[in-house]
Amino acid sequence: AANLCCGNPCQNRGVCSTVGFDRYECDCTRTGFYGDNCTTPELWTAVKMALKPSPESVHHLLTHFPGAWRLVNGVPFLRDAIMRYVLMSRSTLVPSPPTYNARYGYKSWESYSNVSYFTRVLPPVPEDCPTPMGVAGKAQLPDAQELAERFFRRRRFVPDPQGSNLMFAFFAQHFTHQFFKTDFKKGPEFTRALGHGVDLSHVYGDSLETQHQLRLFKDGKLKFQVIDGQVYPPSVEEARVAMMYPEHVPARARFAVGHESFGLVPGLMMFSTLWLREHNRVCAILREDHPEWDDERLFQTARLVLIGQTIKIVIEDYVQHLSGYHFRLKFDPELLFRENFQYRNRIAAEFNHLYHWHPLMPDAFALQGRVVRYPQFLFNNSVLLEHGVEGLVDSFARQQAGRIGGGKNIHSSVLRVAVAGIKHSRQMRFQSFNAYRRRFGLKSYRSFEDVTGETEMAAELREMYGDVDALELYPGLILERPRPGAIFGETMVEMGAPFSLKGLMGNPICSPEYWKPSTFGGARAFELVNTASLRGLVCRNIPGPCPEHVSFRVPG
Ligand code: MNH
Repeated sequence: AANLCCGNPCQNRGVCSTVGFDRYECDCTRTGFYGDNCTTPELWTAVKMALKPSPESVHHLLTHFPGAWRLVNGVPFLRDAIMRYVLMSRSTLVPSPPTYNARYGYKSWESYSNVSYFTRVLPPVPEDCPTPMGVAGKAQLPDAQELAERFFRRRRFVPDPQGSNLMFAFFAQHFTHQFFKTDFKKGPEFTRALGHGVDLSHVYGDSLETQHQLRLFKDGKLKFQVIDGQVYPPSVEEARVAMMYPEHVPARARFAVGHESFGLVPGLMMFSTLWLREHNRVCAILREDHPEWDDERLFQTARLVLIGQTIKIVIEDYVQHLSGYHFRLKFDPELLFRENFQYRNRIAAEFNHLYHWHPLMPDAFALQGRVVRYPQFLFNNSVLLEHGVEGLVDSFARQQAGRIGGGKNIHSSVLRVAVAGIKHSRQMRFQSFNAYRRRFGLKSYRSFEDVTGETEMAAELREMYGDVDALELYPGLILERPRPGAIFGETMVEMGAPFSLKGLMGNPICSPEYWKPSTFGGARAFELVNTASLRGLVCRNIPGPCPEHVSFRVPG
């Protein structure tokens, strides 16, 4: 007989266990529901359900009525209360401490303690199920390459209606790669980013050895080189870290930074250069206030300052833009000091999977009046040297990124990444799109038309998957009908936001013992954290006047 948990009988986050070979049990403890399959709400649950607005209504409210929001944003008590609600309602969807991984679909000490795994919010589909998605669908999933060709390959560039630009795209890639670092040598379920969060390992390296190679060991600073009067990362000869460069790359363009593959895209190296300059700038400021400190203390403290600045920029510039909310988001750890919130984080495989935002990438790159195609752009740091950070910022800020949702918008140069992602998700036995929807408090889609909001792709999907309950997570996220005027659909937001906010606020610097001026070197440095912005990061670290337009959205 098949494993009776294959069909996900337990609802409302109840835990399914097999009992013997022909029985199963749902553990409904603390779900607010009872009954064999945790389907009957307790009285209090029923009341809350009746009062709770749908994600669609909340989203509508937050993205409309700008006049009313201007008022709310101006009342500190209201702004704090709403921000606290946003943080708590999102982060309670992420188990903390973490639970499963690709190997363990039940709680185990190994799964909890072995941080070389990505964690999992939903356990893997058991091995002994009738179909790859449990019980729904066909015995075989559609060919991943064919899915990519039919539904993901770009026909004609679809711009993001929210106006995201390439500053946004490269910031997304740069920021997330500090914690999405699959250890492909071991398999897609393993990570090399053992800090599991915003540790700035992409600036400082993911090992002490790398960090020491990158450090100058003077005044806390990082090694650098000066080219055409500007500061850039050191070459791999000056900082002996393992960087991934193809053979044809000349020595002078082999920069050494904290992440071994950041030579891949000049947009990544541009942000690495900005953070390198910022680190050394912060060190100089700290040294003014603390001439008594040694190199080590200056370095360590600057790192904490940069972590704080990163979180500030991510919440107040990056997520603010991405959300499309008129409500003004706030980075203020004190909002959570009276809440039941765990200051820890573990990166989930599902979070990595959903962040494969390759549709953002354009057809080619428009750099100060010339068009650079992929082969000339990739692994070409001389693009950065030719334009300078300021030239790239100016160009990237003006070029619109692609829409992530809606399908048929991934450039051929990165299409294979989507294929690989789907294959990895199968290896890791991800549950279905609908299973993830339910896990994050959303209703299952009843049909493929329901998912895509159209009929053409829906018909093809039905033919390929057989059953909407067998639709896989990534195709679901990408092909789901985007919200009107938005970069993607409901599920990307409802799944992504909890992981994102938990990872940002779960950082130790946000905890009561850390979140105080002394941690960051005093009031002046604390202010660097509390006033950080994308514009500040750029304009304090480039020569000449601040470019008119430094933003995550195209001008106009
Ligand atoms: Mn991208 C992984 C290429 C832009 C997010 N990306 C990969 C991989 C390649 C790659 C190759 C490894 C694939 C594999 O073996 O599974 N990515 C690119 C290129 C560009 C790019 C050439 C731009 C040009 N990537 C982006 C952008 C994002 C992004 C923009 C937005 C956030 N990429 C990811 C994520 C991964 C990934 C997330 C997974 C990383 C990991 O698990 O190690």
